Amino acid sequence: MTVTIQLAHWGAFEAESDGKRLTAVRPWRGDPAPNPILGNIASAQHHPARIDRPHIRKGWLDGGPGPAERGGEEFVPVSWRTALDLLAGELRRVYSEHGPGAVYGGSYGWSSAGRFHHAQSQVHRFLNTLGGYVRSEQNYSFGASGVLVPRVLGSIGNLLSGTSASVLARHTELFVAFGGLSPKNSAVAPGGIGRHELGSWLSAAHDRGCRFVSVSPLRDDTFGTLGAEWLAPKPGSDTALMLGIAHVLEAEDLCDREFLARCTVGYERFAPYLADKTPEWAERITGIPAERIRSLAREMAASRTLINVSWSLQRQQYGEQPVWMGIVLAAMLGQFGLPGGGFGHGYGSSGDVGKPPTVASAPRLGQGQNPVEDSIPVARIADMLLHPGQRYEFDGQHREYPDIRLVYWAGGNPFHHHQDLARLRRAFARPDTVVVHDPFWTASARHADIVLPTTMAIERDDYGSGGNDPTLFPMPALTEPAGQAKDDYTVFAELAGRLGVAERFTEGRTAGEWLRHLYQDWRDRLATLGHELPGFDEFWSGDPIEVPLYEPERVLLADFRADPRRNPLRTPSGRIEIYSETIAGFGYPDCQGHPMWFEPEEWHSGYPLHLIANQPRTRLHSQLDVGEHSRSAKVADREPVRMHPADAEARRLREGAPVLLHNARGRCLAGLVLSEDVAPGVVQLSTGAWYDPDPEDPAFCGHGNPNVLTADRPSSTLAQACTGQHAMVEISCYDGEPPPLRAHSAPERPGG
Ligand SMILES: Nc1nc2c(c(=O)[nH]1)N[C@H]1C(S)=C(S)[C@@H](COP(=O)(O)OP(=O)(O)OC[C@H]3O[C@@H](n4cnc5c(=O)[nH]c(N)nc54)[C@H](O)[C@@H]3O)O[C@H]1N2
Ligand SMILES: Nc1nc2c(c(=O)[nH]1)N[C@H]1C(S)=C(S)[C@@H](COP(=O)(O)OP(=O)(O)OC[C@H]3O[C@@H](n4cnc5c(=O)[nH]c(N)nc54)[C@H](O)[C@@H]3O)O[C@H]1N2
Ligand SMILES: [Mo]
Repeated sequence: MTVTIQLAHWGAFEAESDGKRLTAVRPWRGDPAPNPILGNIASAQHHPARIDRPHIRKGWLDGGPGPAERGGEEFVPVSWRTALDLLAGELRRVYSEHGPGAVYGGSYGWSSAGRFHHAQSQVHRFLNTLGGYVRSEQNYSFGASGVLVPRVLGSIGNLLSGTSASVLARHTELFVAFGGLSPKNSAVAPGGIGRHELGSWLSAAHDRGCRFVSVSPLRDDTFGTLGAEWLAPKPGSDTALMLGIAHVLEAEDLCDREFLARCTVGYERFAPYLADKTPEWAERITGIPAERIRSLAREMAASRTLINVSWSLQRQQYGEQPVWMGIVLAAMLGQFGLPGGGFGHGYGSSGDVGKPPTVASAPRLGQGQNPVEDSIPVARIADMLLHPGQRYEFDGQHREYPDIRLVYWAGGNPFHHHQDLARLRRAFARPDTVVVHDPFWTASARHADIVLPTTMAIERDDYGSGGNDPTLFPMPALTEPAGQAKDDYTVFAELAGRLGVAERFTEGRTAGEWLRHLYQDWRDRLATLGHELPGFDEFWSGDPIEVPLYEPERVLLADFRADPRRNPLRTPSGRIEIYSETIAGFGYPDCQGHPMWFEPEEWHSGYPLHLIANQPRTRLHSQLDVGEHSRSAKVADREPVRMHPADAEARRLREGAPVLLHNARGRCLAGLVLSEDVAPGVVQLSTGAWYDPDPEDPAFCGHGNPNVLTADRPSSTLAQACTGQHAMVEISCYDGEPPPLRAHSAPERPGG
């Protein structure tokens, strides 16, 4: 029996193990507010949905590579030797016949915590040793901001670490949270989170007298301890609400003209646009009373105010606008660079926002050089596969989609993360070969040809730390691998051996040797900066170590505010761009020279209810949906959908029963939960229930994956980002016998 500490994206834990399985999991004792998602790990490890050995789709095994209807066929279990021989042969064929520009290795996804075995780094390094691959750019999380913010505020990295939460705790008087301040989301951070502290910093602000206004369709999106006022505008209308506030600031001369003149450009070109954006205009669009808009504007001008925009607001069509408009509002208030004031992006979206930066992020494996220049904005995956050669615009560039023959995915689940899954299924029928590495039979594994079983993080040695997180955790394996699972590194090393590039991929090191090498390298680098950290052996056998902070309390843009000439932003003007000549110059209809109100196309789809497809409370994305904690929230074996009791009554829907969500793109079942925390006219079905398509109808999911309902529609021509947060739907009773849940078991094998 051993007790060891491990790290997951949702927090650190201590586990006991008998060598094969975890016998007890407890939160790490250093964490003041652990995340209950920890309850998914042990129960998922040996679940039947685990992939026990390599598999090959029967049609591919019999007929070889080529376009095919993927997603319904049997898989044949094969030995590792057979799988890797066939895969090496196919990689050789595609690289020699079509070149690296025919391989899509974007492979978006979170995989597991643990820096060395980070699947993205592994697959990219491997494909680079073969000659490269078509990349993906930006992310699903904040793809619209990722393109917009550098153009109007400079570096997005600075914005995302933001003003330290401890500074907000002492200085903020009014915290206006567009998109709420979600306890569930801030309890997760990419790469992991040692101590969950945001809630306590915000509570400290509240106890000091800071007022919170939560602008969200869901009341319980904000920490209950903050006593927040709840405003629920029509989803997707935040830009109109902000314009109404801005109108009041301008009309009542509550703007900081000195700040606007000194630190921004283009206000004079934007201000005329505000003339008719009265609070009454905003009320007609948002449903928020004009009087409240007016009084809120006055309160914002009279207080040290932080405007926070959650990432969800930009995961929508025209998602650039609320972010840009939030920045403009904060500029009009003139509080950028003041402690506790200004603008924040994602407090409450991810646990790393508001953490002071450390001197260095955790050691990482180099990915090598990718000679292929082609890339796509990450959420254009289906467009790329469906329309090779088609032209498109992105961030001022004229581009063309490449012709992809082989798709290689390790550490992500596109049949979780992408929109309009029936369309994605058509796209996945196009390539010659699809390869997926995953520990589980996810929907993406089921749409692959070659499926290779990967270890979970608890089954291999690693170390880990989240971005900005000051704690670096040794992560020694807790158990042996389940079934025949191998870690991604070993698989790629074995493939590299078959392809004659072993030395280039491994540099002669085993995984264990890499851990030691990368750690020591990192430690030496920190020593030159004057920070002494323990040697590898001491680190490996001891408690997590603290990484020194670069700036323990940070105020976003304080230097810029103090002297914008000497500390310019990385924008063309060096200042905050209320009007961007660059963006205006692209001539896009859907993102112009300054923030504007655009009505979402989806509002005209003819369906009455606003679906909020937000992040799940009981898991990370689709990860470990088979685990106990995730399953404990299911209703009638389906993902829970929440709606207001009045909306349910009008439709004669019964709590606890399976209901059918539908629109013109698709249909799914979900289990009904009634709640007054959901605004009328809104329904909430989180992402992450494993896609369980009807064998005859890929647009029907029997389990509750909202991505059969969402549109594969870009945020705008500028950023081409994911808009999965919203869709318009109707909900009806489901009278039939619900189909059995198939997604949580292994697919069929020949002979049963
Ligand atoms: N409708 C809608 N859709 C959305 C969103 C939304 O708001 N609404 N949000 C989007 C956002 S922000 C994101 S970030 C995406 C998330 O999308 P993804 O990041 O693709 O989702 P995950 O479920 O985290 O997928 C990670 C996969 O990696 C596997 N994995 C774990 N460890 C390893 C490993 O060591 N090796 C390998 N090979 N695999 C491993 C897991 O089993 C899992 O299948 O979803 C997006 N989709
Ligand atoms: N537990 C858990 N935490 C997570 C994740 C997870 O899967 N599980 N995923 C992580 C990832 S990858 C990311 S990118 C972040 C995402 O962080 P966010 O994008 O902030 O998270 P979401 O849960 O999608 O949305 C947050 C809330 O925004 C509100 N909202 C939605 N639409 C609107 C709107 O039009 N107007 C207003 N005012 N509010 C709106 C909804 O009430 C929703 O619950 O979360 C991270 N944290
Ligand atoms: Mo994300």
